[in-house]
Amino acid sequence: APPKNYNSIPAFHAKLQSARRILAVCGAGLSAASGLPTFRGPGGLWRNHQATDLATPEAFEDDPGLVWLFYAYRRHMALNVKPNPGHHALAALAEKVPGFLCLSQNVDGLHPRAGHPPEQLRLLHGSLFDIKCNACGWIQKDNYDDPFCPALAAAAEDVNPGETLPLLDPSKELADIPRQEIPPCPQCDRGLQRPGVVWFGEPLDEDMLNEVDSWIDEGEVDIVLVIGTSSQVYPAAGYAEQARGRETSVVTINLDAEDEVRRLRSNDFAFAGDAAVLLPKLLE
Ligand code: BJW
Ligand code: ZN
Repeated sequence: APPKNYNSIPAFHAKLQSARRILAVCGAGLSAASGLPTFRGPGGLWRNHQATDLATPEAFEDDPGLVWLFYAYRRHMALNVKPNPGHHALAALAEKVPGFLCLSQNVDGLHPRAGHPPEQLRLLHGSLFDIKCNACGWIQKDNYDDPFCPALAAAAEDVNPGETLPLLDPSKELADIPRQEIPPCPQCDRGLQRPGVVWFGEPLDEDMLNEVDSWIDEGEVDIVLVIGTSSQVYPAAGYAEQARGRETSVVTINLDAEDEVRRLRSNDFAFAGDAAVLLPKLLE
């Protein structure tokens, strides 16, 4: 049977009152209410390409122009939406609880734009607004150019209401973007500029992972919030169990949270719904 009160907001508030160390693990569902599509839901298909197939070093080797169109479009979308009340509630929790650390898989820039203090935020999968070289260690932070380069202008075009964005409509031909039109690395003579995100099979930043491990080991984590993620991608998906101590409450906040109910342990909670609606109520 599920734990008693597993979806009671007052019972969660009682736990939150005395919590000193809180970890959050966020995913694309947190930004859904801002208008950004998730990976594995509807909207995870981009011009007949599965978003997760484009998020690989092999896809970039094969057709950097196509992968860049996808990311230039994502940058444009992210720049044209706003952080939602869920991002703001997490930023406010960080201001209130010094022992709160937020791990986000999201690359959309919405946590920083909500004012989340950087010391209490780790972007596990990088950022759409970092640019790096695919061959050497060159990296540029805070590049908001939209379009990223002239060849990608189509990815920054807006449409009239009712029309489909050409980039989203597979029946509309997209020009091939030749490799030579992707900006080369300014530091080495071999590489191309690429988005500063972490693709499948690529290592996450080692220093960041070490910091997260030490933070978890510093003491019992009272609450782990698992927000808007399908928890299919590692290492992110492993942190809830890694941080679980004797009294820890793992709290799932997800549209599909009811599916978790039979897996809950005695102190756990699960709240089904939109993270942008639930987080302000849970964290108030
Ligand atoms: C809502 C909602 C609303 C909707 N409100 N909720 C252990 C076991 C098996 C495999 C591995 C393992 N360890 C590593 C691996 C391999 C691999 C992996 O995990 N594979 C699995 C798929 C099996 N991991 C890696 O390759 C990682 N690297 C690595 O481990 O390196 C090791 C290494 C060491 C040394 C040398 C070499 C390697 C890297 C993973 C990188 C993932 N990258 C991406 C792309 C980032 C860039 C980009 O954005 O394009 O990250 S893939 C994609 O998935 C993206 C996301 O951050 C990530 C997670 O997705 P997320 O956020 O969970 O989204 P969805 O769509 O899946 O879920 C949304 C959820 O929200 C759903 O549940 C909805 O219900 C919910 N929702 N609306 C609340 N309004
Ligand atoms: Zn380089």
